[in-house]
Amino acid sequence: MADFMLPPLPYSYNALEPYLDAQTMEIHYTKHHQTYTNNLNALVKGHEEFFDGKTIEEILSDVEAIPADIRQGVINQGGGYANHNMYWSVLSPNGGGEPFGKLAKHVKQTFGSCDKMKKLISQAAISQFGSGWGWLVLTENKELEVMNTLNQNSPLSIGKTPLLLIDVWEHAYYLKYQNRRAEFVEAIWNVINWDEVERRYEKKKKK
Ligand code: MN3
Repeated sequence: MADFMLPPLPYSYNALEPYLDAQTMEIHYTKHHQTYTNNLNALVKGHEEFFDGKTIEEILSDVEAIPADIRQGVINQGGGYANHNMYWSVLSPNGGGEPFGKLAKHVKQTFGSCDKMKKLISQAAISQFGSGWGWLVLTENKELEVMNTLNQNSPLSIGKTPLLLIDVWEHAYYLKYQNRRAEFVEAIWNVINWDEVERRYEKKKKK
């Protein structure tokens, strides 16, 4: 089968400044994301039949089906690969503001307001002990939910569909924000690509 490919970054390294600095973006994409991609491809070797024809999202949605000898490796490296693919897509130099359309209505029903939802996601991200992610997800019952995950664990593995994610591994912010994770999380709302979040929401709701 074809290798997993590092998708092109949809903007330049400095496009999200001043909120995310160019050096962090470049290292994050060309080193960290590339390494998850390479490590995942190394795990494919010898297990080509299992991976053949499956997307990484399909694989992470059914971790019990992953061959036992590479299962944790795929959760870690495949999770890192998939999470970063999605991360770049939900950030944009034209981002910020609030959701609109059907998602905006659902957010209001669930959380009371968009600001309240952002606050809950920020809290989930900031309070994640050690490395991980803060998320907005759709549950199996198509309800909106805020959560966090450790390491590169994906909500897909517990039956939830990711709509938005914030990387709180130190590599995502340390060069610019050092220990100030909360300041980084606050800043990232300025570059959230609500078009993409809304697209993911509509796609899942239709299923
Ligand atoms: Mn990262």
